[in-house]
Amino acid sequence: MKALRFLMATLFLTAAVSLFPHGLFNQSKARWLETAANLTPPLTSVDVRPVAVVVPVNDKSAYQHWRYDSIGLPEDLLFSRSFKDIKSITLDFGRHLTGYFSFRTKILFRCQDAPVRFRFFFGETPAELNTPLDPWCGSLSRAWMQDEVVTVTDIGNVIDLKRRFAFRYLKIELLGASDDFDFAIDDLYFRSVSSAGDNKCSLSSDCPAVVRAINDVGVATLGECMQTVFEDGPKRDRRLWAGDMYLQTLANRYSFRNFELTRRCLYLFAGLTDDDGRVMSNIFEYPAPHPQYGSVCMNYSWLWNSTLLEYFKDTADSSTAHDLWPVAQRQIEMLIDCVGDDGLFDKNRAGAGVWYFFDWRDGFDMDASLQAAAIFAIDQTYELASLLGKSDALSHWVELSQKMKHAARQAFFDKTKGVFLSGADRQLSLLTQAWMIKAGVAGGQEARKAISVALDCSETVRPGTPYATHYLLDAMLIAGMDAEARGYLIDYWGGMVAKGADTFWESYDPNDDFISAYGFSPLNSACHAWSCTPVYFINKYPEIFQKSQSAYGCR
Ligand code: RAM
Repeated sequence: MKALRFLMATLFLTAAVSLFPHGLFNQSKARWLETAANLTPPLTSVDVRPVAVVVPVNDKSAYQHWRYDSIGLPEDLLFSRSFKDIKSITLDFGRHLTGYFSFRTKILFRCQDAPVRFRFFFGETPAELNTPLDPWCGSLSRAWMQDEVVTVTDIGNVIDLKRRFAFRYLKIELLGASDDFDFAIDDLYFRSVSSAGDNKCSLSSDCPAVVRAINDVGVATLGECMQTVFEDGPKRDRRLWAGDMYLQTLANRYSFRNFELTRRCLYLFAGLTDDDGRVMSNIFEYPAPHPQYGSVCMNYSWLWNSTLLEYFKDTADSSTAHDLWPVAQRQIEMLIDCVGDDGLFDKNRAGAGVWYFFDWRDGFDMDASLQAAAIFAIDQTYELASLLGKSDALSHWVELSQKMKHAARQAFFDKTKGVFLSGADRQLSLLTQAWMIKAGVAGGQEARKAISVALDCSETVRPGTPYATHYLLDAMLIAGMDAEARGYLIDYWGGMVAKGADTFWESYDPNDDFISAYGFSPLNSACHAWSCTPVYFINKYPEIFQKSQSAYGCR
């Protein structure tokens, strides 16, 4: 009896861990990883020196209450002066940079008789460098903050810091030095790295300045996040996320057109699928490529399929698409396993630990969006199958998608109000309308009404990130709300530019400068890939975004 129970438990455990004990794609994974490794792009680098010495100003009207004012040039105020007199200085490098820092010191008086101790603090925004960090209250590691203590034992050498930084402003403080000698920092520079290359797309000559500025900031954001993978943010999380990659792919089409990087990222995810063939939510490259173990974000896995579709549309590279097709198909098979007889996606069927992501907005109810995202995934993957000549055997996907659309209307559409409501509390949110429109559950006049009603209602849950806002914009454009989309893009992303962004932020709420998913805004990434998609909209729809205001006739 005991032995039987043990056997049952073992069988159950094995089944719970994986349907495929030997790993579904084990025959291909090593080759896929090798393909990814061979696609590792070279990084181009450029050495950048600071453009100004700045001082912080606590200003309630500035973004997160801090701004910097320039007081002079580093040549005059830093390189030629005793650092023991300076004690603390902040430098502005003029734009957001990602890479490696070096500095050189020199003796000014007598000889070094003790080490010198510095604190270098790199920040993407003025507030990040001027908000006390300790006692630490963020919900992610304190170690994300880019402050380093450096001890110099041999003055006169160039010192290279090993850590990669992402920043615009650098604060240097003297923590300890001997009374017996004096020294200066007589040079410093930052080797900025990226795999992006040149922006290959340009805007029309009469494009309004505000739209051009938004596009420039979007391109800078994407370029900084293009390293040896599409990173989500070069400060944090510094890794490849499937959901971010999808949006980066869209913006890359209208800027750097570096499709080999997309191909590398697709192969990395394929080579690191789990034993059941699931695309993991995110991947680290070092010391060797590996996923964040156990982290399956199912709707991010579906966006890997959409990325493969977009990649194929961009390149017509059918050999890659055929090679990776089984992974795409597997994501949909697992999705279908979670759809009930009622045509509704049931997240409880996905297995313990599986999670979903749409936005960081507190209290957002995702039930309706999940149903819509599942429909969108099936349709997108079917489109890929059709392009690859593989759709004949998949007509049941089309039927299921229809059934799920019908179920979505039954479960979530409020005919009286003309909007989709989500969850037990019938929550009204803009993102729910967006996903229903993206999935084709609503279209035309009905779609326009759903968004308009949600926009006009003060109770509506609004997007808390540019990631979620992307899907709202996308839906507005699908629904033909061109003027509203243009206005929203200019207000939202233009709002960040007006507040001083030179790269777009991970979280942004026009009414709450301190919004953070991590309980502490300095932890936010101020250069975040998922925020770069105005590049996609502005270039894809030039007639909506690039015409002058009077020519367009709105705003
Ligand atoms: C955060 C990052 C990343 C995102 C995930 C879901 O950790 O901002 O970009 O994709 O959340």
